[in-house]
Amino acid sequence: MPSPQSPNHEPHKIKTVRLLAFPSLSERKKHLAEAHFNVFHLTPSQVTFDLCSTGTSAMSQEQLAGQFIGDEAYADARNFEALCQAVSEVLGHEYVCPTHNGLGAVKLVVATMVPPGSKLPSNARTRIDVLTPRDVTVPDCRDPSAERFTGNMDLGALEAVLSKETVGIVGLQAFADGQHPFSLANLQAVHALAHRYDARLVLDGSRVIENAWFIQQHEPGMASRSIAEIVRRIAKTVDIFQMDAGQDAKANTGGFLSTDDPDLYEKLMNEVVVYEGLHTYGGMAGRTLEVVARGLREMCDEDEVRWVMHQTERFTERLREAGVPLERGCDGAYLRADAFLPHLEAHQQDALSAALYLQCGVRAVAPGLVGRDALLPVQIPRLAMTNEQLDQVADAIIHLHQQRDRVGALEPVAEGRWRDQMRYRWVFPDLAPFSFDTYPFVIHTIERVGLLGREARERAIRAAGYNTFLLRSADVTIDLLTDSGTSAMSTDQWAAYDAARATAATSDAYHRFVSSLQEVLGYEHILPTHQGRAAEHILSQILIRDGQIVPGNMYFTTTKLHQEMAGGVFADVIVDQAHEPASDFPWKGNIDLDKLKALVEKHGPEQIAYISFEHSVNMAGGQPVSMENMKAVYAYCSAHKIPVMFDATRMAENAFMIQQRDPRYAETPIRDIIREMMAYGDGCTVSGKKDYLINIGGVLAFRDNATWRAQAEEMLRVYEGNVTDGGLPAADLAAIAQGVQEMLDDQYIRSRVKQTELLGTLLLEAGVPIVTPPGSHAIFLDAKRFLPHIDQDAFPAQRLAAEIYVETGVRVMERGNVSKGRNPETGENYRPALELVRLTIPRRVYTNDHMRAVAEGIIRVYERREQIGGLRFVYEPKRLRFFQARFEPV
Ligand code: P71
Repeated sequence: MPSPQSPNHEPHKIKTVRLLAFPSLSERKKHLAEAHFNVFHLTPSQVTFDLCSTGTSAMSQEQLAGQFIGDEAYADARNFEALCQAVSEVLGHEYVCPTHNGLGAVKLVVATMVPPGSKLPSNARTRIDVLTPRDVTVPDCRDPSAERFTGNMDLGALEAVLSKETVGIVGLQAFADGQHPFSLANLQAVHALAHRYDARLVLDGSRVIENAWFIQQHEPGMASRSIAEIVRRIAKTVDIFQMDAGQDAKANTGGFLSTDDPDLYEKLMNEVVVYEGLHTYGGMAGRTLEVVARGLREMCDEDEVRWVMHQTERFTERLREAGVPLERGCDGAYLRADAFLPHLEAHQQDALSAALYLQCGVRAVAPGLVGRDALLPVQIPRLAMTNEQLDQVADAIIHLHQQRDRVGALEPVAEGRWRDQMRYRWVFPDLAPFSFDTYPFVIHTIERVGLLGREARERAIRAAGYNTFLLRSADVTIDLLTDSGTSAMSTDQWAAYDAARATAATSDAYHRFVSSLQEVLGYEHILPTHQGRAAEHILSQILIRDGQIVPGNMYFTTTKLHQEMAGGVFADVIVDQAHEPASDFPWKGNIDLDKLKALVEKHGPEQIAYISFEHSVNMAGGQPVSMENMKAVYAYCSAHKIPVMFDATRMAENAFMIQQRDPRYAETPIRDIIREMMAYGDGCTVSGKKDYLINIGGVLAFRDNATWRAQAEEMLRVYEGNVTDGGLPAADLAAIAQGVQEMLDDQYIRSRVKQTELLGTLLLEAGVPIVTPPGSHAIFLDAKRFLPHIDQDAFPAQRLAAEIYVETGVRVMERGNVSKGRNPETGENYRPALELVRLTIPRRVYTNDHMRAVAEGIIRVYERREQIGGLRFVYEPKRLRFFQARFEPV
């Protein structure tokens, strides 16, 4: 099991995601046959999880930004200077020779330092394939008796080679072959020995981080050293440090050699122009130099290293416990294909990888030469996958192991020395397929988060006057303030964003925006707005006459404000259960038709402006409306000529609840459920910052009323922007058009709502009082039951929000007495029925491990709830006081 100090969640959040393909069994058969049963020839769009670790890591957002700071000058670009500086800071080397990747580096070393026909003693085997053709033999000098540091050299064996043979360099690999780490002591001894025989020590440090981590964990005296220190000591011990930047530097390509020796550098510099490029770019684009430089600077981050290694250990351990034959790898599990498929005589690795892909769409590739070993590396791309996904990949492998007898032999139809040359025939084995139930994306970039200690958090909340709105984002670890505008965009959305042509008139993106939404909503008139409240403003101005009633299923702050500004009077017609935090009614967002009818009968239908009908009612706890209720309300209102206007901000989440809770819709796709929902209305406003998976934008739509459209367009011109942009750039319109399509993915919306449910369930199981049933976008803590000893005028929800931050670094939002404000007539606080704390889950940003950490922290607060006191104001603004108010403990 992972050691007790294993991190319990990622030390970062997700910034952008890359959507995954989920080919069906029949598609997998087709792809596999077309690839001649050699998974090397599959492409990522045919694969669900692609388990190789080179060039596939998730970058930091700063690294990605570096991609756009390519100087691209031929000679001595600023990007090269950035790389030299990073190498100097991280490795302590003065000279840098860039190369196009790791192979480029091998080429330069061999050409300059390894005489033809010489020996290259090494602790690694995997480079033999490219060294042999260069007339270099590689004696294996690994110490067979080493227990932990299995990558250590046998000094006796090394000396035997050095004393008898021509040796230009000793070539070590950090975490040799992905499995064998060396100790610092051994590295130093090898260096001394090599120099005694006038040979140089070259280290392939592509996986130096993993090796440094292993040294920190296991080498005597190294536990208190930082990864950065150990990396530097490793680099300073060797003559040349060689790097494939697709590994620890988390670039998609690139490499370099670095040294402190001016004579060695001069040789490399003169050779690099022959095969790679100039000595200042070495065959890399300027942008790649920049990405590598930034990756190098970041790779020693202690929290990140621990997380990556924790994932590897956890994955390997899960497989090992289930009896899957494997070798430990520094980046995953290296399956022993011969022991996995003992009934096959040949090509076990290829049969295993074909069977794995056939069964579940996972690809693992055995690289290099045919017959080198019998290992199939299942490598984890750094930072790109969640533990939940990795657990499921492990389960898929275990599942395959249980039915391994069914996997028959591959029959070669074309052979070669290299694995990519192999072509096979195969009788598809009858394997029970394995399907994934998880977020349908991998992580593309990450954003580092604040990781303050408890005392620093105590200082931060005091400085913020116990108001979570006033905390700095940089001081927050997990930010559950809102799900509004906080989504991670996909690479497809970014591609659309980048490709959109800006204009001061009508853009192509606008047309895509309109047709995308017409299709999803089934409405003819689609108008862009800069966000939700802008659409609410326009709708209210068009449809409300002074003094008219606007019935709605609970209010939302901005919605109600605009209705009132247009002269309307809001009337709450939501079912009573919505106001009871402990009620388990499944449709707490429903309109109570009797309340609505009473209102219409009292005032007359002409006095009703429209019905303001919100999906997944936010203030009620993210509670859904049933299809039956939408249908009934619409039937009644149509008969009385009262328009029904949805706030469809969280329409996909509402649709998912219908799919889950109404058996008639269990098999209906989300897309179709939404179309039916929208058919029971005449128009809608949308804050696109939620379900539409974008950071900014809104929509106003009408089913068929051209008069409303014309009136709305008039308002758009005056308040928002052009009628064809609503104040949004073409780029954001394009991102919306794409985001709406992604929102409709059944697997996405399922994993999204399940994540919220997971948080709710963990809290409920520990007895923490929350609003039930769990909503779709948020979990609401019931502060009245959580802190019953605090009077509402001492703001229990506000204090609870502050305590949660202090305990865990999680930021949440008060929704109670502070938010509701004071009654202007009496001057008293409103003391609303609901005194809540909202934990709102951004979309595609946090993992289930984050959710578990949130729950654990809140449970700890709950356990010490009796020691928590109330607050009083030290500063109280007149309007919307919750944003700026400051407090102190009473
Ligand atoms: C949320 C928000 C954002 C917010 C707004 C006001 C105060 C605090 C936080 C915004 C919504 C919403 C619904 C159902 C319209 C809007 C306004 N929610 N309808 O929950 O939830 O949209 O922000 O795009 O203008 O944190 P807008």
